[in-house]
Amino acid sequence: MALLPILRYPDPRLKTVADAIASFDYNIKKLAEDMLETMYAAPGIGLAATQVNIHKRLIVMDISETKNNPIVMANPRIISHSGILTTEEGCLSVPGIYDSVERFEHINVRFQDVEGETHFLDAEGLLAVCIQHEIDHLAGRVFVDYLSRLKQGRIKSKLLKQARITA
Ligand code: K1U
Ligand code: ZN
Repeated sequence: MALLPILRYPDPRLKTVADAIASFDYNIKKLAEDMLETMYAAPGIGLAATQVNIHKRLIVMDISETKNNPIVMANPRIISHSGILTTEEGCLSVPGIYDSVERFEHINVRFQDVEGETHFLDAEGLLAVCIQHEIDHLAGRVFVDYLSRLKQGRIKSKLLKQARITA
C-alpha cells in the first residue's frame, strides 16, 4: 500500500473531469487500497481519485467511528434524490476551511465495486453528504465553488500564502 499526495486548492488539476472506469483490473484495486490508506492517514471520511491527481471515477469513504467500514464506489451516479439539508463541510484539498453547503438529504446511488459488479445504495445524512462531495470532485468541483466570490477569494489567498510559507 502507499500514501498518495493530495492536491491542494486552488490547484487547477482539481478542475479535471474524471473518466469512467471501463476495465476493472489490478490497477483499480490497488488504487482503491492506496486511496483508503491515504484517507485514513489524512485523516478524512472520504477521498476522490481526482484529489490524488488520478482522473478516473473512483471514490472511497468511511464515516464509521471505528474506521472499519470502508466503502469503495467506481462510476457512482445519483439516480434519485429527495429533501435538502445544510451541513458544515471540510475537504482534504482545502485544509483548515469549513463552511455550510446545501445538499440532497436522501440519495439513491448506482455504482460498481472493484470487480465491476453493479450495486444500488440508499444513503442519508452524513453518508449522503459525503457521497455528493466526492462525486463533485469527479466533476472537477470543490465545495468552495458553492461559496460567495468573496469567500472563494479569501480562501484562495490564505491557501496560496500557506503554500508559499511551506515551500
Ligand atoms: O473529499 C474530501 O476532501 C474528504 C472530506 C469529506 C467530507 C467531509 C465533510 C463533509 C463532506 C465531505 C473530509 O474527510 S474532510 C475531514 C473530515 O471531515 C474529518 C476528519 C477527521 C475526522 C472526521 C472528519
Ligand atoms: Zn473534498
